[in-house]
Amino acid sequence: MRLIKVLFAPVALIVGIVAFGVSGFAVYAIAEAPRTINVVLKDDRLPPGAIHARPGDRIIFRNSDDHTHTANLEEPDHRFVDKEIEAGTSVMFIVPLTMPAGEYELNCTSHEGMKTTIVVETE
Ligand SMILES: [Cu+2]
Repeated sequence: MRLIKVLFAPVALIVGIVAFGVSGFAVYAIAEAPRTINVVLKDDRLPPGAIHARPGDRIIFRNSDDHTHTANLEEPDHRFVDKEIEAGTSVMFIVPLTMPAGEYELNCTSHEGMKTTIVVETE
């Protein structure tokens, strides 16, 4: 019986370390809170350079022009196709948790050349 206790103690310690390690990882994963990325549409242009985002991030498109733009992004479930952004207003696109990593073109269907790339990163 004493031998079992002696053997059990190190096993319990190892189990405890593994459990702590796993929970520590979980806390780290949760700590990666969704970010808010602000994108301003101005003078019929989108900001230069790609927009880098992770699933769960919020991308807020603000129309600072005096006329309507659209945000057209054929994400997997087509919820954000040709979304109107009235002058002086904003729309929010939440990158779906299921959106595969990759590059997606976002454009305004009203103004040719008004486009950018959303790079979805899952790591
Ligand atoms: Cu436009």
